[in-house]
Amino acid sequence: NSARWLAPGDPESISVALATRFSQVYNYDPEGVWFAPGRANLNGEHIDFHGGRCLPMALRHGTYVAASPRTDGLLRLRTLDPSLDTGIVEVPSAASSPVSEDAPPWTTYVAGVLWSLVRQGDQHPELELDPTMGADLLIRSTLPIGAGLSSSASLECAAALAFVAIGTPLGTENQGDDLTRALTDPLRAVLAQICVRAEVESVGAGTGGLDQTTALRATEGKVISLDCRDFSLKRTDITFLLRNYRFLAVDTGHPHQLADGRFAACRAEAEAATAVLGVGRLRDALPEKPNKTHVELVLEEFDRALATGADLEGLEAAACRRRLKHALTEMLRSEQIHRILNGDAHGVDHTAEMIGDIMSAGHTSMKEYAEVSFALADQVVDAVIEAGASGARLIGGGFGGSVLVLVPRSRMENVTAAASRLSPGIRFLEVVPSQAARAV
Ligand code: GAF
Repeated sequence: NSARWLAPGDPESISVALATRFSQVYNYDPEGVWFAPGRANLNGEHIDFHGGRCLPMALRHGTYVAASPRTDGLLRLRTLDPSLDTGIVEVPSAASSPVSEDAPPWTTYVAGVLWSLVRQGDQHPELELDPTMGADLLIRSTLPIGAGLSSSASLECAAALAFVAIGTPLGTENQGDDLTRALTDPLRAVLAQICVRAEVESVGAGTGGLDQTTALRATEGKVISLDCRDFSLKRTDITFLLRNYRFLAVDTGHPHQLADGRFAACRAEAEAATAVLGVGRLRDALPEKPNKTHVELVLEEFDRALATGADLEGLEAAACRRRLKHALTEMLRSEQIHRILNGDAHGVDHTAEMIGDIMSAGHTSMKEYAEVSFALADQVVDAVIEAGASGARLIGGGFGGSVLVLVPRSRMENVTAAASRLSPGIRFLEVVPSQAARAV
């Protein structure tokens, strides 16, 4: 069939080619090239900021950054993405200010990370960056931009690794693969929070940490079961599943933007509902091992509070209740998948069937309760299920982006053909759980 695939490319060749381009663009050689992946999420959308559990995996696709330090404090950036490239962009005050007014929006993700790293000061001495440091960066992504696969966090995290490599004690002492190893999981967790702060404070997007944690802490062959209360995680091997099944991301071609206000509005409604319940974060409204009855009890409590005059800061009660219902049931679905993956063996087909059904239920919730889906995503979900997929759902922030599909290997052709018929803009990425950010 005529399905269009987005290949991840060979990291070594991309790295060599990017270093060569860097020399042409800046007239000297880069100090190195660093990479951070995009992500797909099996379940757990719009709940990271509520302390819920997410089940992400890193993609093979991601962002490559070639970089060298500068001593004059200037940050010079160029992207090779044809739709964004306007030549070299200079950001003079990146280390001292979270926002640079006149720079193109994409550069804020990088400048924000430099600012955020400098701001962490000496809290983590191995990551201490000279506040006067600048850098030259050349950027290339193998991810579709705005496809809900976390292209922004992948850019932030690749830039963070580059800055660590060229400007911190950890980078001075460790190069290449040694740096990848020296970045222990606790240090990566710190870096993830540094990137979150960059996105929240520089870009103004209400990211909750799922994307940055995946880009920096994922492991090959594994789904991460990420508890967003404290960002502790458990890694679960799913290679047994991938012998007979594949995960496929269907990029609908309908772009999604986190910073355009709709994501924030949705989050605000969910948070207003949380405040009515009198808990700091919504995850705490459920017990450690939640079930359906617990979810219903919380919804009843919400209804009672409203009936006795609780205030939703002027937001529409019915909308807040729908956001609440999405978040609570999504938390439940994550716990269910977590238990399936970490419990007794069910046999590969039964496991896929159970996970697939939960994924599809997750989509219905994204559509009806989170209300972040859109017509083409709904059509893709229906078409791929009809063509033999085990389950499918919209992933990421929504209002555009990609559908994640679990497919028996024997059904791949049918499924990609069925989705391709829906729109000429549809493209596919194979989701192979991959390694986190590293030197390449
Ligand atoms: C975006 C955000 F950045 C994440 O933190 C998460 O909230 C996700 O949307 C939805 O699950 O990617």
